[in-house]
Amino acid sequence: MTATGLLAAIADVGADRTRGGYSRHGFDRVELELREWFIAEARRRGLDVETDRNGNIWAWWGKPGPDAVITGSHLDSVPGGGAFDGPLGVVSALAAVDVLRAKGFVPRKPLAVVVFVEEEGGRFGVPCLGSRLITGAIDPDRARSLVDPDGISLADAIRAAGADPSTLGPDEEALTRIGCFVELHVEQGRGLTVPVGVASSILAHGRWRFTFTGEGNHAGATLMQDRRDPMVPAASLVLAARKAAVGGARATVGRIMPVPGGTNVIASEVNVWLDARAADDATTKSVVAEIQALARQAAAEEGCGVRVTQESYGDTVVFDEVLRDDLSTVLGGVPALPTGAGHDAGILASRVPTAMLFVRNPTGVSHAPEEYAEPDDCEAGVAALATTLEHLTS
Ligand code: HGY
Ligand code: MN
Ligand code: MN
Ligand code: MN
Repeated sequence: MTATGLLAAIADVGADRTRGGYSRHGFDRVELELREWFIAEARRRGLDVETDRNGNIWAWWGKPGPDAVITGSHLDSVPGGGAFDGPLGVVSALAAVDVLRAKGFVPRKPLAVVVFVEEEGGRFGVPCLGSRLITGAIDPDRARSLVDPDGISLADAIRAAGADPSTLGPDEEALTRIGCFVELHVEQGRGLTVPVGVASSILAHGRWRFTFTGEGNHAGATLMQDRRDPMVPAASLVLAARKAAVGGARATVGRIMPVPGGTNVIASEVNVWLDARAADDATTKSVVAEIQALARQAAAEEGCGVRVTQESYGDTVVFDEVLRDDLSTVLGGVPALPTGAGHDAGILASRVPTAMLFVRNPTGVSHAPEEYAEPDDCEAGVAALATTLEHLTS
């Protein structure tokens, strides 16, 4: 089956029709339905499916074993996200297995398609949760205590999904089986002029939560000079992010949550999430330091308090150059390019040889319903992934 056909099947399961895009998050109803869809598709291909201690799904072609070649991606999305970010890597892996099976290829190494949980952090706030848990990049107790906007903890969401949260934690057995990991992903940005490329690096990036505290009061009865309105420094943070992100750095506030959030109420507290990224660790941290200083000054001027929590962080990832160049050569000299988006591949790269294939995105738009890749480019991606997997498991 083609990637396009499988994406259409996923769209029947995963689209959030109320928003036109996709909103499926870790262990929520839609992601669980997509996981069941994937398991059925994998089993239809005779792959042996197992779910690891952190909820990641592994579909094996051949017995699990050392020096395995792993491919796959994620099925969750950001709120109102697109249809390709994550699913394209998963369906292309299934379609690549179809291509290899159709030509009678039999891998001489174990091969698995993996689906990582909660890559976007769209529900519990920490991106790449499944791959961070496997590699020990997040403490399991901290993970269990993460809560979604409705106050549901990850532990409760896992229990509600019929699994056991007490098993969360580093998984050396899973890691030592991996000989290398190759993730195919829709391009996010406009770097490719050919259908397929390979990744060279991932920007350093992190998420910081700013909690501004003031004095809740009546929007009409409170004189302006008597206010301590946390929405004022929150607004300054949005503008400070734009001001500080220079020289290729990127900083975004995509989420603000005032408490209690009434139109005629001066908020008592405002939570603001900052996403900041840059080509290197030092630049990212200096951009965030500048934003923090501006936010603290704005809070003080309004008589408000501010607390800053770093919720996630990852230094620049430079992918294994030998593997990158080997795949680029095998694929006929496709270009290598950096990505501004984070990926499970970026987390696994700290432990195993890792590469990424990108499929051209004509507008570069991602994390929005308009995210797109041409069907021909999707099929070129499948062919490239099949060639890659054949090369690596021969
Ligand atoms: O946020 C990111 O960079 C990725 O899409 N999870
Ligand atoms: Mn994404
Ligand atoms: Mn992704
Ligand atoms: Mn009233």
